[in-house]
Amino acid sequence: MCDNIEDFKVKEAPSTAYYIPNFISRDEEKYLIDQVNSAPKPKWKQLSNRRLQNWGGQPHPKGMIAEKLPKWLEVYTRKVADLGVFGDLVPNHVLVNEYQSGQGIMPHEDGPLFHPVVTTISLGSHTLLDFYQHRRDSTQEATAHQSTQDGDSSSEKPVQHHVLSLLLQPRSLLVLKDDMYTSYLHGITETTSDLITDKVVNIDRMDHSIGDTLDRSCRISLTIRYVPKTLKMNLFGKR
Ligand SMILES: O=C(O)CCC(=O)C(=O)O
Repeated sequence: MCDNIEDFKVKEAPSTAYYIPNFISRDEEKYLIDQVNSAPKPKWKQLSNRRLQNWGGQPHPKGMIAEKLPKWLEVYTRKVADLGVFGDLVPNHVLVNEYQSGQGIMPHEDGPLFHPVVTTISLGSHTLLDFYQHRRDSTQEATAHQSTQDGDSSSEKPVQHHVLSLLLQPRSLLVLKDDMYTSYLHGITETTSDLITDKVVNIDRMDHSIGDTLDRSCRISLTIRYVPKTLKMNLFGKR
């Protein structure tokens, strides 16, 4: 369905964002939601504004003890890898976020534990992903979040300058790299509906126009990344 990723480049965004609508089918979307929902209860981590599942291991500055991804996720890490956006790498880490309507994630950067490409499959509902310019004073520099493994950025001060937003529809894939990965913070406002404004720069091929309001429902996102630094455990549990 995606012969040339360049056809999906968001031209109105800084370098580089690709937005691929209908990257997966409705059946695949349902299958993935069912898989997420049938994960064992302890797999969920409840945060104040969303809950999440971590697959592939816990990223750590000393190295992630890599765990094999389940088949249902591996299929999609390979499907994303086939686009070539990770070069020869195959993503080895997936963060599943679940947002009820009204929930979101504070502006944050994904940081140095990951290869600087992030890909996201959206399931169940649209959302608006907002991008903010880095505006750090010295205190913010000191507390800037060094990419916690679950992307929880509660220690980071809110950043004020909203530059643009991307509308992420269910079943779409978003790819962010280059400046869009390194020079901007991204976040999702805690709201139950989204107004499409001229800051939403990827609506040209969609059925929406400026002034539309979209009500959110429960959204699940699969954030698919590559963690370069991994550690292998031996049979005795030693690194
Ligand atoms: O749910 C999303 O699309 C964003 C998730 C995110 O920013 C993260 O996991 O770091």
